[in-house]
Amino acid sequence: DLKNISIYKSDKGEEIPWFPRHISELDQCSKCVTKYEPTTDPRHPGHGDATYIARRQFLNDQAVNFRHGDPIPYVEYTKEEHATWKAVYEKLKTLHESHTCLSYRKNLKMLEEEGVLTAEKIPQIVDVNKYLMRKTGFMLRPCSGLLSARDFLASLAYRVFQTTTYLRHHGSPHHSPEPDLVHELLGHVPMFSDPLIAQMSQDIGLMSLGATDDQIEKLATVYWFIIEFGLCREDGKLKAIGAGLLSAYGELMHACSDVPDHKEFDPRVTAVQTYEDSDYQPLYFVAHSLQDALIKLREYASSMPRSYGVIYDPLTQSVRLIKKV
Ligand code: HBI
Ligand code: FE
Repeated sequence: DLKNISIYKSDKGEEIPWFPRHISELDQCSKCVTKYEPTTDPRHPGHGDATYIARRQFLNDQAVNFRHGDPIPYVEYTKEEHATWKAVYEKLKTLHESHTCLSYRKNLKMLEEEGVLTAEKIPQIVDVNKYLMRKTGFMLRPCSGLLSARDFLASLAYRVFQTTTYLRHHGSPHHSPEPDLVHELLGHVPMFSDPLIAQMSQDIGLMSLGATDDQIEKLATVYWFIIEFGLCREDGKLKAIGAGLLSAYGELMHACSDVPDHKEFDPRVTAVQTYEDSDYQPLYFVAHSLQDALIKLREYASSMPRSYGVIYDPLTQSVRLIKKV
């Protein structure tokens, strides 16, 4: 029973942390880290709001019980939630032309034209999945909060994006200390529709399978600086590619201004850069293009020491190991 095996041993006797070999085993990869909880952390905008806390708990319980293959639960969002969504959507929209990369604008336009993403209502994950499946095969599955980096990255190996289903607090519509629906759907989804970002995310995920804690930390840091807070340059201007920026009005303006430092994206440097998770970043990495970022990321990933290689088979949605002699 795979559930009870926490460690694999390689031929040389090294211990390899357990990792999922089939997409269904992502059911075992939903451990949350407690950080910025509204129940305990006064910095959370929902702190002390019993109604908000109960709502978040209800949605998180639903997500925790989800198993691979289950139909995605339909969520009846409230009038107030739709209104918060609309307020954030419309405010972010004012920065789209000037502050976001071409791929984001193109993909968001297609999502809007198909009625998947609109300011009017919070979309259902089922509808988002139908769209993503056609574009890159990425699939959202509900999760109940901020996951451990190891579990979160393992799901990316299978082109699965673990997604929170609760919304930020209405009292703080333009900032959230944790991932929420706006971040996942308005930040990540248009970018996961891009084949280059989909590949980058999966590559980071595949490298994370069975990785050491130190390697996970490096991969999570690269993910952070490119998929969450990455910038690129288009026509000489800084444009956001990262979902953390694409879903945060204030930081999006800050990132593209000349206030913070900007360094060229180089995964070897990026992987060991410390970062800020409770305030705006003082430093951002800038890629020449999405293609260039993907090439550099693949070079970096193939340089990470590992005693085995992994093969992902999309037809069976499983991973096989190949051993180096
Ligand atoms: N968990 N639910 C969720 N959503 C994320 O975007 C997320 C996460 N856990 C970790 C994480 N992102 C990254 O910042 C890296 O640690 C991999
Ligand atoms: Fe994110």
